[in-house]
Amino acid sequence: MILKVYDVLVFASHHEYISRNTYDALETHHSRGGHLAFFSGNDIYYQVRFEDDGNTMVSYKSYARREDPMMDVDNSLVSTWWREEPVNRPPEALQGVCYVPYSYCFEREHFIVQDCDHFVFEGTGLQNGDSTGWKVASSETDYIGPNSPPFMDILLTARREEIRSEYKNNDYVQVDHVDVAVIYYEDSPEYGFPDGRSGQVFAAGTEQGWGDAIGYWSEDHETMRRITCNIIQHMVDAPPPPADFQDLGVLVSHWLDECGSPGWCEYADLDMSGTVDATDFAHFARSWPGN
Ligand SMILES: [Ca+2]
Repeated sequence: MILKVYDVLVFASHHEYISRNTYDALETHHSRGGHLAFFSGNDIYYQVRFEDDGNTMVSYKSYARREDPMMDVDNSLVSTWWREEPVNRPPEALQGVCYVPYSYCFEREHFIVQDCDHFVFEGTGLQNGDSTGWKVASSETDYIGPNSPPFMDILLTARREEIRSEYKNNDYVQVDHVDVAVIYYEDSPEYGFPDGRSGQVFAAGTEQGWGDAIGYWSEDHETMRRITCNIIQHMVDAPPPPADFQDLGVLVSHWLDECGSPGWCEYADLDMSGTVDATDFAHFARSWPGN
């Protein structure tokens, strides 16, 4: 519910550990036409829980299936990878891209422009095939996954083939190369999503690189700053649409229903309380045109 007051959420750094409530809130935000800008990579990777009145963050990571007591109690809260059993919520379905394992073993690489006519490159003079960023594809990087949205703009890519010297003799480097992608899409009919409300998503696909590339020490930081400004401004200029009669119909159809993660009664349970009731209606009324 707290996200409802914001139009644009910016992830400036690496958010690998996300709770179910946070993930649900991001999906709700996107569904209502809110925007998400990930200027990092390997976000939304492991589920975590908060216990001890919110003072302890719990994560079993890859040991969850063996050791997490939440297993078979509430599988939607098991603190394992978001994409894996028993949670089954691949992050690229929202973020567009997902973390590529072992990508941190590869040398940093420049990004190559793929879609120079896209609004994100406005004012930069970049052409397709140009490189940009100061070895912006670095450390943990993302690429398009099996559950990525079917319609996305691929803005920049990097093909990382050279393994960093400290990893060259390690057996666990199991891939020949890592293709990294920077993407943008809109949850709108124009992009192929008939029921979408135009929530925009940008994902930089690199854990540390984007932040480095806009620093004054970067070779083309002015270009990268212009791209960054273009993305944010485009989102700010398109606030989420107000509530309409279709939303009202959804709310009424779920009136007093019990709701839960992840759908929360088609997002009609606006405060994620577990029931669609008068509190949700009050929140809804504030989103009505003129209020
Ligand atoms: Ca509620």
